[in-house]
Amino acid sequence: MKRLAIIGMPMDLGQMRRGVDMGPSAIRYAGINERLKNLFDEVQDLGDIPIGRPEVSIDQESNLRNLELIAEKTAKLAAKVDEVIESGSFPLVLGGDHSIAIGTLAGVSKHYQNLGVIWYDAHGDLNTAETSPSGNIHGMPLAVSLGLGHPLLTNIGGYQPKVKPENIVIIGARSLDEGERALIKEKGIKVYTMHEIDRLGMTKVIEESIQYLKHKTDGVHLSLDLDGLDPAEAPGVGTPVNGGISYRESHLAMEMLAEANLVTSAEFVEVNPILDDKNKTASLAVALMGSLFGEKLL
Ligand code: 6HN
Ligand code: MN
Ligand code: MN
Ligand code: MN
Repeated sequence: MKRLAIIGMPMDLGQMRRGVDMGPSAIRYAGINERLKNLFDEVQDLGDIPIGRPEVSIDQESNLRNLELIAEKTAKLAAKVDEVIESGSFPLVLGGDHSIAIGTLAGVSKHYQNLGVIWYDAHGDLNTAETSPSGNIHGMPLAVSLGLGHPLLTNIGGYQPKVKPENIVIIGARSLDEGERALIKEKGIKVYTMHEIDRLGMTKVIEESIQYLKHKTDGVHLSLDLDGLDPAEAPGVGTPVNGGISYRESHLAMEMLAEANLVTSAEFVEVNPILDDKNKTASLAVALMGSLFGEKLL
């Protein structure tokens, strides 16, 4: 039995542009159920993790925006993701800004000894309070998952780290802050920037990524930030960076991952329908999910 469970995480507290909290609705409106229902024996939409309309605030001593709220809400997401995996379904989380990955990874990684992570993103999301230029927690989830950052975030689920640096592959990077670059070098994290994608081509990048992760991991989480794609094709994102991965390259990447049968959980984040062009970005997300879950053209 192949079962998929969809979890919406309508949280925008990790950054400052409103609208990304409507991401899960936009993705559902773009036809996620229709698209995926024939690719599984059962597709279950579990609805959204309740976020409400909390007062936003900056933590005085750490300078982190909405620290406590994000810790509280991502812990709820972690528990739900854990429950879904326990029940034998594949968890697919819809964001929300990328800070939600703190919760997704906290729920996923307790089920694996060596979880692999593919971080498809224009950014590294490897900042800490000390290196962050913005104080926005959506720029920090990968660092948090490595056990670096505020203990309220790194300790979600009661253990850390969630991921080892040698089990991470970042694909699509083209906007890395100084502290992030230093951390990548220090930890030896594998990164395919746009330079490598241009030079090697996406086929080689994904082949290498699969080889890199296949033997040393017992599960792989795909964290796909829509701003990894070029803003011409994915305009509905809060932190667009020009010169991104194309629509076709992204489909190819998803198809190759489907063939390799490697990915065991996934999230699609940063879809902001207010900044979008007729739900183009949410529709793209749904199309990529189709490829990731094995849709064939013929
Ligand atoms: N994202 N590196 C910048 C920061 O504020 O830390 C941008 C982060 C963007 C995060 O897109 O998920
Ligand atoms: Mn469990
Ligand atoms: Mn991101
Ligand atoms: Mn990003």
